[in-house]
Amino acid sequence: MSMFCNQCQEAMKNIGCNLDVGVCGKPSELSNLMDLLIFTLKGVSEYNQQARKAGINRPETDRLIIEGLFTTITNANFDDDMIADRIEKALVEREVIKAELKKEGTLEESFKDFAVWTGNRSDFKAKSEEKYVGILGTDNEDIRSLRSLVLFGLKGMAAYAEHADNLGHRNDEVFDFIEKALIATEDDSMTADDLTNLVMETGKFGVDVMALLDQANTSTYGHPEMTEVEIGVRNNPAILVSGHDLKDFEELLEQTKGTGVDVYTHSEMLPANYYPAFKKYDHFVGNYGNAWWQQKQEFESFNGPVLFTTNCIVPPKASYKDRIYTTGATGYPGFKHIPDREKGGKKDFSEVIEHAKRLPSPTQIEEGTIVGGFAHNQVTELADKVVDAVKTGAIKKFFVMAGCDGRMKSREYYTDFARTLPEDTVILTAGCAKYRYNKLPLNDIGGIPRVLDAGQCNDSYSLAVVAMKLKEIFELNDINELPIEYNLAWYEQKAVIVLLALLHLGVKDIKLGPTLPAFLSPNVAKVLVENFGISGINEVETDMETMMV
Ligand code: SF4
Ligand code: SF3
Repeated sequence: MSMFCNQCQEAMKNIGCNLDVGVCGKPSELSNLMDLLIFTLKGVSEYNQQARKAGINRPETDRLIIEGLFTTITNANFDDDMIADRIEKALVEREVIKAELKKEGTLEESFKDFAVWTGNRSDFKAKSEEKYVGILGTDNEDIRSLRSLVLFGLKGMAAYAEHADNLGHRNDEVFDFIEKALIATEDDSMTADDLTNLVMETGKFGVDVMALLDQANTSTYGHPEMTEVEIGVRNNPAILVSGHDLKDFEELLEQTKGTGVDVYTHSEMLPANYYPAFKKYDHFVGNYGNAWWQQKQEFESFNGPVLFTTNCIVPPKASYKDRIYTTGATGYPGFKHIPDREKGGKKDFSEVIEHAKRLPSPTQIEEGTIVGGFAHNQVTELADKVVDAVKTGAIKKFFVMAGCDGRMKSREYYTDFARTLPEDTVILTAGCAKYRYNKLPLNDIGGIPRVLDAGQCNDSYSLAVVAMKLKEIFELNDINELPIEYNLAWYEQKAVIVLLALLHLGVKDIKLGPTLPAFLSPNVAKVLVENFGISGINEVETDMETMMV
């Protein structure tokens, strides 16, 4: 077998990608290198834990671990050289920590020294083909499934921790947990019960990291507020920004000021429109296009440069390849990469801006506006209105339909579901899942829009905060007594941490689709069904019947 990867919803046959290229376009060589990178990070974690015990704090190691995990998320990075580079850096880091521990006389050697830096990168490729560093290295399918749940949750957690860190917000306990959990996924003494507990603990830290990112975003850029977002275009050259990183977005807005170049958001960057701090930029026009998987058509018609700050990248068409830029954890062979900021400095986007000036303005593909910005603070401000609407029966139920979008035809379910919902229901959304219904004419209930978009996938945290608040207002004992149903769509590993976070908060009876994760073994799936009532989706009518009771 040339590779094995089952981390996302599009895993081949809902089992796993095991040919030369994954469904997402990830070649086997790259997939194996990513497995080796993860394994190397486990070794780094082992020694960094020893360092912590010895009282040595290494923020650069924390950063290296989260960046490494983030870079292996689905559709984030397709560049072998960048992954090899990260393995190399991780091995160097590992040796630095070991040397320090040796000096202190506290070094305990570990079996995780498997990958050795010989000065020749092709060695990584050879090593990465020894399959035991990948998830199939675990024989027992339940243990493998639980280890995968933890690892994929950690990848999502690392992504959110990195965005928060970029804004100067860190939580050492999160870093410490990521390391411990990485090590635990290689620990053969961990039983299925131990690992199930670790899965739940991962959810707890998922809540913490999303709260941290919420704090980082809102304290830096203000609380998202109800906003009408322009979806048409202007007649100026422009840059399209995709992904989740608000710090990158801010720096680009600053650097494009007064240049005659406009800025638009794409896919998961749409919620940037809701932050007060970004509204002062006249050249920030609005959002262009839809979810990530439509990028081939939309990047073509955008005409100008596109900047990826995070996933999701789709292997590009030759026609626009030369105007795509990546930064941070993202990369793709042939795309130009904007280097990281130096400590205390800024990223330099001048090349992207100069490139935009030479290109035509975007071709209009839609017109009008969409409404969003309903993160917890805005909803709390509307609380009286919302509570009244519930009390009078104007709102009968809320449907949390957060998560990811994807290209599978089966995702039309979510559009149909939204369209079929009775008029006395409200959708609470976050993440790119919203593009399945955020342009439908669903109207409002007494001024409350029927689709309330909180923001990016991490802003699912906001939806949980809203649920907690409502529980308090209605004086309920259990969050599950609220008139809220959960019908989540998932695609990549950030959705895994969102799901685990909701489970930690005690949310029951979540529907998860369009398919249940391939990495859930029958026994692990059974545990999730029995303890949390998780289920897959059915026909819209059937689900509507069970959820509207
Ligand atoms: Fe397949 Fe998804 Fe892995 Fe890509 S990320 S190789 S599509 S399972
Ligand atoms: Fe979307 Fe990639 Fe998951 Fe952040 S942008 S939700 S899929």
